[in-house]
Amino acid sequence: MEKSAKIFIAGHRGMVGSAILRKLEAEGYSRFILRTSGELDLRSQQDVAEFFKTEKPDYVFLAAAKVGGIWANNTLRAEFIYDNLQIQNNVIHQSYLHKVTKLLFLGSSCIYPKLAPQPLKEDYLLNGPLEYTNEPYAIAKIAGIKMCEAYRAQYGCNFISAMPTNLYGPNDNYNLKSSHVLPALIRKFHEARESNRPRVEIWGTGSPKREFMHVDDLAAACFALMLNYSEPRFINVGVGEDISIKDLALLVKKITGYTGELYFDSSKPDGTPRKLMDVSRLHALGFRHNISLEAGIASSYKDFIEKAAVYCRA
Ligand code: GFB
Repeated sequence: MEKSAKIFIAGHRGMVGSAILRKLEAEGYSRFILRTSGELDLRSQQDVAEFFKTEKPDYVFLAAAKVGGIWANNTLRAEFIYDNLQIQNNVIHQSYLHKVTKLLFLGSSCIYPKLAPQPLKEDYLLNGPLEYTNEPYAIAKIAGIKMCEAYRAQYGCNFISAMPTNLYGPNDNYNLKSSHVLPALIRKFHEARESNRPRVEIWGTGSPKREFMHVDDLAAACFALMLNYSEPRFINVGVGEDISIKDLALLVKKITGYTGELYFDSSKPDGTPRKLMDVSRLHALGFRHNISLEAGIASSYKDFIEKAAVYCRA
C-alpha cells in the first residue's frame, strides 16, 4: 500500500475505524477519504455510488457497521441485519465497480456456531446453529464474508475478510444499554465507586467466557493483513486466550478500585457460552498482540475518566 494511496476508512469515527486511522497516520499515510455517517449514509446505494464515482479510493477498510452488545443485538434485530447488509453490499459492490486495489472487510467472532468446538477454527463456519441473541448480525457478517469470496472468484477482486474477537479501547460505546460487556463494567464500577453504591449488577451468571483484544492491536493486525494477506479464506484476529465474565468483573473491580459487592442477575442472557478463536493462522503470518488485558483495561479506564463527559452523554 503506497504512501500516496487514497485510503477510504468507512466508519473512521467508531472504535475500530478511529484505531485504524491512528495506525495508518503513525505509519506515515496521509491521503485519507473520510466521511461521517451524517455526511455519507452507507446504507444508501445511490449515495455510495456517487461517493465512489467522485473519490475513487485505492484501498478500503470497511470498519463501518451497526454494532452493539448482547442486549442491542437481541432487541434491535431488524436494524442489525438491514443496516449491516446495506452497508456491506454498497461498499463491496462499488469497490468492485471502481476497481479498488484492495478491500478489508471486518466481521466478528459471533459468526461461528453457538456450540462449536473451542478454540474456533475458520473451518467451523456454518457447521451448526448460531447464537440466537446475535443471529441477525452474524448472518449479515457471514454474508459479507461470502460476498468478498464471491467477488474474488468471479471478478478477481482482492477483497479480504478479518474476524476480530471482542474488542475494547478508545472511542468504545459506554451506553449501558447498547454497549459490550467490558465498557459497561468499566462504567458501572466507576460510577458505583464514585457514588458509594453497595453493589454492581453483572448481567447473566458470570460463567460465559470471552476473549478480548485491545483495538490498537486489532488496528495493527488490519494494517499487517492489508499489506501481506490476500487469501480467499477469512482469518481470525484475536489474542488466543479468554476469561470468564466473573473474573473479568473482578479484574475491572480491582482496576477501578471499587470495594463493594458483585450481583449476578441471571435473568439477563448469557449468550454464547464461549467463543475463543484459534489464531494460529494469524500467528503463522508473524502477528501477535502486544497489549495484555490488564494493561489494556487500565489504559481504557484512564481514557474513560478523561472523556467520561463525552462517553456518558447518551
Ligand atoms: O459483550 P456482550 O454484550 O456481547 O456480552 P457478546 C458478553 C457477556 O457479558 C454476556 C455479560 O454473557 C453478557 O451477559 N455481561 C455481564 C454484560 N454484564 C454485562 C453488561 O453490563 N453489559 C453487557 N453488554 N454484557 C457480542 C455480539 O456478543 O459480541 C456482537 O452480540 C458482537 O454481535 C460482539 O459479535 C463481538 O460477547 O455476548
